[in-house]
Amino acid sequence: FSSTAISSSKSDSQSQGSESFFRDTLRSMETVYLNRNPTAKSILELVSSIDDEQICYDHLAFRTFGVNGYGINSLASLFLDYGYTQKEELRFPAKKLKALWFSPPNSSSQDGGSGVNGPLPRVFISELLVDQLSPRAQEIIRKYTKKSGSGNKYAAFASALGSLTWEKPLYSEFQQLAGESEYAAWTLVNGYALNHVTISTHRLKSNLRNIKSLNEFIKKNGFKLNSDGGVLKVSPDGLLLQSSTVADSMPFSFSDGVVESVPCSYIEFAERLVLPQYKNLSESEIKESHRRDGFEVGNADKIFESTSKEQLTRRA
Ligand code: OOG
Ligand code: NI
Repeated sequence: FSSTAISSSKSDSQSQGSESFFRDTLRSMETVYLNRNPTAKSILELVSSIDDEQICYDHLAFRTFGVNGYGINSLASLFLDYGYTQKEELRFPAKKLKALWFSPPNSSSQDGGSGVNGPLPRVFISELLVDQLSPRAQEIIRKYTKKSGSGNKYAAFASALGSLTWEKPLYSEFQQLAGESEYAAWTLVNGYALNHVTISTHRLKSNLRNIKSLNEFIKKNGFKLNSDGGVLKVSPDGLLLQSSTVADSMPFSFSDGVVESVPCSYIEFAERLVLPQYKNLSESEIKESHRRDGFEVGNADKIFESTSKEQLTRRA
């Protein structure tokens, strides 16, 4: 399970020990997420109630400030240490973002388990290209990352606790950032908190395994889906289909005493279709590795909007 050659000679119990710590860490991140985001919690309960209590996560996603050691690497180190492999980079020039995704170790697919007890998910970590923002926005972000001291070294810890590693900002600073980059404002008040989990729809058993049916089911139950560029996001090859809810909001106590609602997290759905070269495999032979892997800039660009004011204030 570990990535280093030397540890492959460790006993099974030792590598399982490290895997159980890793899964416990993911479970704490998930608990923080479920406690803050009633929509995500309800949807996971609803889907698991009709689908035999079995949900696989396609991926987990996090946001970071790409400055002073607070970027992607501050969180990626946990995943790399527990056997993940770095994959492609994605660029979003208009949003001033870049992202990397990481594939899970294949030694540990727990087919029977659900959620963080199931097959380990991919990980998607993005960072804001802070150097490209206005001087005023940079000043705010640099102020809080500096105040954080060595907080970047404890990114995963902060995520699992649901704590910010920096002081709470002023409401005016949040608003200033929101005017320039909604991603920046989100990250200032949510820090390293899990941005979303994604349900792997093709691994469901009921008719919800078809993402279009799942989208209809979610809407019928009164939840709002991100409609930016259309509800269903489809990759150019037609094989990666994604959709997401609009983020929940929570009251946030700013350091100047102002209490205002801020966007928190959302839940995503992904259906990965079988690659053309495996078209002839029977249903029972098809494994996750036979399906479209990775992410897609065009889809992701629209999924980022799940926390935007435009989507949050849109009439259902
Ligand atoms: C990430 C948006 C992109 C995906 O699966 O492509 C994404 C974010 O909102 O931070 O989740
Ligand atoms: Ni995602």
